[in-house]
Amino acid sequence: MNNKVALVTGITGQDGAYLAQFLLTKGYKVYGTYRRLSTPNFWRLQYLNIFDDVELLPCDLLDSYSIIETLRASKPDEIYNLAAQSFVGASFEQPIASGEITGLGVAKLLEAIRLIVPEARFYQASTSEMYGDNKHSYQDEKTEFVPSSPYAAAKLYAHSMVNIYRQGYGLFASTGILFNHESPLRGIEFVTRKITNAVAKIKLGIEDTLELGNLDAKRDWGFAPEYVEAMWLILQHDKADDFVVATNETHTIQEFVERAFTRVGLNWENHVKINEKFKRPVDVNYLKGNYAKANELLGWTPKTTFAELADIMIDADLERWTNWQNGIHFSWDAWNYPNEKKILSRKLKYD
Ligand code: NAP
Ligand code: G4F
Repeated sequence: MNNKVALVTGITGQDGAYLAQFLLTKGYKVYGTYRRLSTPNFWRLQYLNIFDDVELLPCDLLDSYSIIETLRASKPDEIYNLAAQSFVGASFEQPIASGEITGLGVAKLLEAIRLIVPEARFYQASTSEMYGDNKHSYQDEKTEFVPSSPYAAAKLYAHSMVNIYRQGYGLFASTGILFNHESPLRGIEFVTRKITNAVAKIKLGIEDTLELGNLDAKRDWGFAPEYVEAMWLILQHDKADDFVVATNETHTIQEFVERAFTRVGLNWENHVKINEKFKRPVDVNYLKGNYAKANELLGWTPKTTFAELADIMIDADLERWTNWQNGIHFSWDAWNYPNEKKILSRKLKYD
């Protein structure tokens, strides 16, 4: 134990689970927030075998009083705000809820910190989506933000509030402007995991086709466990600041598709179809970060390559579906998720 207490909001998500695991190895006492759902959602903590090692607190960013209770109960030295409605696609379907959770929720949290634990260090999960459909060859801490989705607009509001509370009230409030990061714990709606889950099912004869939207968009994809370490480094730095965390590389969605199908010995063109419903009203077509500042001031550098990342994810999904076919039951998201084709988008409903 290092006697430090960390509070992780959104511990049930991809980053929350990996960050909790990382902080436990550093000797922290780890509190994590979860929200009440009709079906409990702790599979990632179980997958990493840390469910029994973290303390859970019920908290919804929509509910100020639950935030206050959470801060009072945990008395954290470090707070990592990872909770958000984090899916860009859903933010077009539910722009108001996305704004209230992902944007205004952060203002509620900052106010509660200012009043209850002003000495705590605060990390906000900012995002490369804030750059929007920009025209720059790469993006760094000085690049302007032009958000292209309700999600990105909410995140930019939250990002601005962190800067205001840092300057205005002297809070140690930092942000990580993280570019896309993926893993076998990635939510199943996000394109990488949607692809690796489908490719595994296709390889095993459970499904035949994969429907996708815009294959030409480019993303800077890294490996999530490395990115949560950057979050921690940001809070260990001697002053609160904003840091880009990225790989300095970019690849199209089609390249990821090709890599995943190749890994299992299949030709993607025999299985992938384009469905307009997976295209967004506005998309971000090009993201490529520059992590020079994080490298210089924090000593952080990404390690896993694009190809290694795709392989890690496809191998994990292949193993899960193989186990499932063999009747081995374990905690995991994909088996009870309907094929996404079943979900009508607003566009299809009203066209
Ligand atoms: P994720 O898997 O979607 O996890 C989001 C977490 O937020 C989940 O624990 C979720 O709980 C929780 N949450 C949702 N609504 C909430 C509410 N109203 N009150 C309290 N908690 C709520 O996201 P992630 O990929 O781990 O990302 C972590 C954070 O980094 C997010 O803020 C995301 O926007 C940001 N980010 C992610 C990336 C990326 O590439 N992954 C890049 C940049 C920034 P449930 O499990 O109950 O849904
Ligand atoms: O995987 P995505 O849904 O991730 P997106 O929109 O880049 O957002 C993720 O990264 C952000 C950081 O930049 C985070 F802040 C955010 O929370 C989230 O983690 O989509 C990636 C790209 C998009 O251009 C999308 O249009 O893939 C394209 N795409 C093509 N077909 C698809 C699909 N995306 C999804 N989800 N599903 C498709 O069928």
